[in-house]
Amino acid sequence: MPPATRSAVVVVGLISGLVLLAIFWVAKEAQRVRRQRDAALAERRRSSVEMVWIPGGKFTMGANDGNADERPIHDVKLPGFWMDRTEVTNEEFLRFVEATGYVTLAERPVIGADFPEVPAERLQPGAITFAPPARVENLSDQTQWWRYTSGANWRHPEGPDSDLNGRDKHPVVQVAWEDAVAYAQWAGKRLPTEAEWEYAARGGLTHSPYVWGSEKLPEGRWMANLWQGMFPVENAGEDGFPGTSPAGSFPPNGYGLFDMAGNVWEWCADWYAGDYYGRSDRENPSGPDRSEDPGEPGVEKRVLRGGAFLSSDMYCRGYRPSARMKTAPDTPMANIGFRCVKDGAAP
Ligand SMILES: [Ca+2]
Ligand SMILES: [Ca+2]
Repeated sequence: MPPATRSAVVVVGLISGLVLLAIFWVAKEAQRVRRQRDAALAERRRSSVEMVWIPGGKFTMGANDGNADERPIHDVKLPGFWMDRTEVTNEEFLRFVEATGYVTLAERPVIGADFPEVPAERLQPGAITFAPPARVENLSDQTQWWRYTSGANWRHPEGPDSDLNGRDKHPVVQVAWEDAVAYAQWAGKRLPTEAEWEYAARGGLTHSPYVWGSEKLPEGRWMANLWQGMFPVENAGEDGFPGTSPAGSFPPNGYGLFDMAGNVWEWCADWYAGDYYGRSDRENPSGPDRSEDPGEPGVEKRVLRGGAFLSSDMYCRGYRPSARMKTAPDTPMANIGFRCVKDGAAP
C-alpha cells in the first residue's frame, strides 16, 4: 500500500474511533442525566408517612354482635403488606398538591348539567360540613347536622372562613375517594382493601371489640378521638379533642398503627355491598364487583372504616374494628380522610 493511502486509512480509523468514543460518551452522559432526573423525581414523590410491616396471616373478619353487614363472620387469609402508620396529614397532602398541581374534587367547578334540579347559585364548589344544631328531633335524619357548604375543601375544612393554621399534623379531610387514590398513586402506594384494613386494625387481637382490647376505657382513659356527650348537640371533648386531633395522638394498636379507631374515617379501595361477607373470597378479597347499599339502592358507594371524632355510642359505633361504613366516592366530608398501603417484601 502506498504511504499516502496508508495514512488515509490511519486517519479514517482514528476519526471512526473518536466518533465511536464520542457516541459512547454521549450515551453514558444521557444515562447519567436520566438517572439523576429519576432520582430527583423519586425524591419528590417520596411520601413522608412512615410505614409499618403488617405480617401476613389469617383472621376472623366481621362480628356477630355488630350490624347485619358485619355478618357472617368468616376467616380471611392475607399476604403481608406495608401500611401507613398514621392517617395522611394536611402537611403531607400539601406536599402531593405542590408536587403535582392536583386539584381536589371539592375545589373543581360543579358541572351544572349534572344537576339540572339544583338552582344555579347553589352550584358552587364545596363539601359537606358538620353543623351541630341546638337540638335534634331524632337521630335518623342526618341533614339536621350535615350541610353542603360552598367553598369548603381540604384547605378550608369547615368552609371559606376556616383554614389549616395549627393543623399541619391533623389528618387531611374533605377528600373524595378519587383524591385519595390520586395521592396514593403519587406516593407509589394504594388504598387498602377492606379486609386489609380490618386485619391491620385488629393489631393481632382476635374477636376483640376494640382495636386496643376488650375494655372501652382502660383505667378510665380514652383510647381514641371519639365523641363524648349527647350527639350531636353536646360535644364534651373529654378525650381532649372536640374536632380532629394531630395524627398519632392516642396509643397505637398492636401493629403500631395510630388512629385505626376514630379521628377520621378512612377510605378503602373496595366497593361497598351489604351482603358481601356471605360470598367474599377467603383469600385476599378485594370487594364486590359492584356496589349495593340496601339502604340507598342505586347509589354507588365505597367502603370507609374506623369511625371518626364524631363517633358516639349513641349514634354510630363505627370505631369498632369490624364496623363497616359506606359513602358515595364523590362526597368529601369533614370527617373523612385516608391512609395508604404498599405491597413489598418483609423487612
Ligand atoms: Ca373527641
Ligand atoms: Ca382513623
